[in-house]
Amino acid sequence: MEKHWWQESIVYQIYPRSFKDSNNDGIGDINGIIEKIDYIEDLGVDVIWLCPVYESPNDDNGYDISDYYNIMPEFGTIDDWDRLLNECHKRNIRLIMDLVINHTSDEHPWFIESRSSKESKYRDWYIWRKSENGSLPSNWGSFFGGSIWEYDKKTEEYYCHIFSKKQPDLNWQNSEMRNEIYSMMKWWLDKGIDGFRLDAIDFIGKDLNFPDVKNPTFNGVFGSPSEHTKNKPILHTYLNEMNREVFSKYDIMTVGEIASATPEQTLKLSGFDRNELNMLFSFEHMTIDMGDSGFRFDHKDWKLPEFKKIFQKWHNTLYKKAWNSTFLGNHDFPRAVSRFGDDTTYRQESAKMLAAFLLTMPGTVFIYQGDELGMTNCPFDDLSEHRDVEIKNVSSEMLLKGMTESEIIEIIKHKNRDNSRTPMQWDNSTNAGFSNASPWIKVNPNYKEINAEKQNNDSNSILNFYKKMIQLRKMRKGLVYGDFKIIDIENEDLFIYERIFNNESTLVILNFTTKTIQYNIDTSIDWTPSETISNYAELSSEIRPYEARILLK
Ligand code: ISL
Ligand code: CA
Repeated sequence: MEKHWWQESIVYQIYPRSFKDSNNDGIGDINGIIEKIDYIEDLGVDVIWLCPVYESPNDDNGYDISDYYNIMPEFGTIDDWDRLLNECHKRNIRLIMDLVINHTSDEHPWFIESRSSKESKYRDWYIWRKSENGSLPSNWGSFFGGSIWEYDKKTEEYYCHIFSKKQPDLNWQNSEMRNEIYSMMKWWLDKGIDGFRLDAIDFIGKDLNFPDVKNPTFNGVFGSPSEHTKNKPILHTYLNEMNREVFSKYDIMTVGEIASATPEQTLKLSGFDRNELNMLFSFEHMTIDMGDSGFRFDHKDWKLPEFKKIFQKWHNTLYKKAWNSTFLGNHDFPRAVSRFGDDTTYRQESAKMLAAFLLTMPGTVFIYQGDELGMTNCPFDDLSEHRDVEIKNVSSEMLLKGMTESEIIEIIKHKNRDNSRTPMQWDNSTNAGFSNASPWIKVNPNYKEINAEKQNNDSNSILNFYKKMIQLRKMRKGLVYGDFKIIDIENEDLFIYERIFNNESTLVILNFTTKTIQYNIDTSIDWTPSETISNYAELSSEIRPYEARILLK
């Protein structure tokens, strides 16, 4: 099997706006990350994924880039960024940058030029369509509400935006544009970064005929029809070209966000014998609780066997042929402990259980900032406390339909993206030690109880359990490269699996419930462990609520 450093790496995702504010303007920044770099080193991770820090009007918190070669002033300067890279490399921590190239900001000079005239050299760098008999060019809905088409008076045409109207989509058919993007990528790589996370990258291959769909959803989110936007053959052509022109020239890691990829498509996207990406973020397990309406906030109950089968299917299809990532949250999802664990009575146990899960699974592991503390979803009391463009647009559509604020809050409370964007909880001082000024977004009121300082001083804390699990994964390559076999897959309470690798095998038993369970494990091999790790202090013959037990052999 192929082996690369990025398979063994453990990645820590930083959302800079909410990580640490160094100059007390209420907004996290690059110098704030440098202040906390020892904390990250101490955690034991190998790579930082830095969410976008480029110049941006911040319609979507940096996912709308107006200058790829500059740092947004709120976050600092390019010199600060250079220092950050240097501080990372000094500690043997690699740095990957988040790159948004499906779209730019509407304030990017290319778009300003493009919209100025049909004759502009940049016109074709974006996607412009005429209106036929007064109707929209197609009926696709945008992710953040409304149509994907925005009318532009000046030249009397519509431009396409899969996300907000301040995020116009680039036209990937245009080779001049593509070459300009590749040069920009090389510019960053030549500065010494270690790779890219490629935002919403499947959308660069969307069907530019924009065929009308049967049931357009205009109430926001998941409006654009995946059969026409996702994983079209042309995506491979572009990724292959990007690999040839850029990736192949460096020793880097690339992870593409391709939400709806199937395991079969992934064999192509990140196959060892393909020259596309190293791995992707696929969302099959992350959308397990999404209702069938297609509206992202609709909830559906799910059972553990479904969850387990997703992971088994992915592993079986990909093993030894392609690579993938493992994650339970990021800046677009609720807090992992609030979603897959129990954020009240068993917060400690369940957050540790999820740590045990993440760090014993196949695939490169990604930890989202604050999850190592068991940070929880945040109670937002009214809509004005929300900051996300998605919530702003979707809630105003709901208000227009006559819903009340409290009804809307009820619908969005579990899955809104602001849940995971509240400031990092460093200590029990004002604003959780994030900033002396009033933060750009609400601080979770539970920071006095949940914070890094408290957990650092407590050997039984979630933070220290994460550190232990990270060290375990580093010592046992079987957790990275081993086979993955679920035992008793229909069991609705326990997630049990073996990671088999040469003579270094691991058995993992995870209780996903609040029940205490009697269980005799029936396995093909003798599981007399050399060591047992648990999130409970004493061993027991029963499996306790949210218990994680890891048997090493
Ligand atoms: O396509 C999806 C589901 O099928 C979406 O989840 C999509 O992948 C996701 O919304 C893309 O997210 C990324 O790009 C957005 C940005 O708002 C997010 O923060 C970012 O992670 C637009 O740049
Ligand atoms: Ca700041």
